[in-house]
Amino acid sequence: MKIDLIISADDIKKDKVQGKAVVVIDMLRATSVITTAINNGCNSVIPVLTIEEALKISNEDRDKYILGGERKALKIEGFDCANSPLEYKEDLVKDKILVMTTSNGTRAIKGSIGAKNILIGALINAKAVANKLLELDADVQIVNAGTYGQFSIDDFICSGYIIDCLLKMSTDIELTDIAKTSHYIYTENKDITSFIHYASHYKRIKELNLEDDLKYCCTKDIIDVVPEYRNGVIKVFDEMYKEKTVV
Ligand code: 3SL
Ligand code: MG
Repeated sequence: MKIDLIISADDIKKDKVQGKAVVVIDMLRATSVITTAINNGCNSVIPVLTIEEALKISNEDRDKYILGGERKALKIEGFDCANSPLEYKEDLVKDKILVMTTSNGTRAIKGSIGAKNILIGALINAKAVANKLLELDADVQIVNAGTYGQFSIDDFICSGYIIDCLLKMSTDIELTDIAKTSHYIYTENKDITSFIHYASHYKRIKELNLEDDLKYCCTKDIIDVVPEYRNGVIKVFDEMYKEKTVV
């Protein structure tokens, strides 16, 4: 299994994701939100690029949908929730469909269309993602959402941890130089909560007094589910869908 890494949503190239098992990572905070919501019984997540698209879908039936996401890390006017995973508790999300738009994470998911699989990864479900990748047994493209088109330390070190889990599970793994670098950064900085202080996005989250989000998003392996994006929707799919190409 070959593993490569793309550093931001703006750097995704079609031929790099085509036919691969992609893992989209936006640990601060979109993929942590999606994983948490699905784990708490949310029926599914529809990622969209614009606020207008999100409102259009949710206006079809306000009881069926929850609107979530952010712009500049803040709640969007008229939305139910912002982009804090701690908001997406069972009593709010159970059996609802979350329509979500964020600055980087949802762009990275949509940008990965054409991959064989698009898994949603974060630190909170890292080990489960590694297990799922082994099961899929395809070459892997890790897609870091990054921050506004820039490289982001948080997504990079999270990728390094997922690679570390894979290396512990299999000997048949070949890393590109950038994948090796992300693994090296992780092995030298296993205390992710401390290392993430260097990330520029950390400052923004701290400014907004969202330390609880940071603590939660930096916790490894507390969730076993691996949400997957297929045909416009993120959920945990049956195995029968495994071989289909994402459209
Ligand atoms: O960019 C995104 O998708 C968000 O996760 C960013 S934020 O952490 O909500 O600011
Ligand atoms: Mg991010």
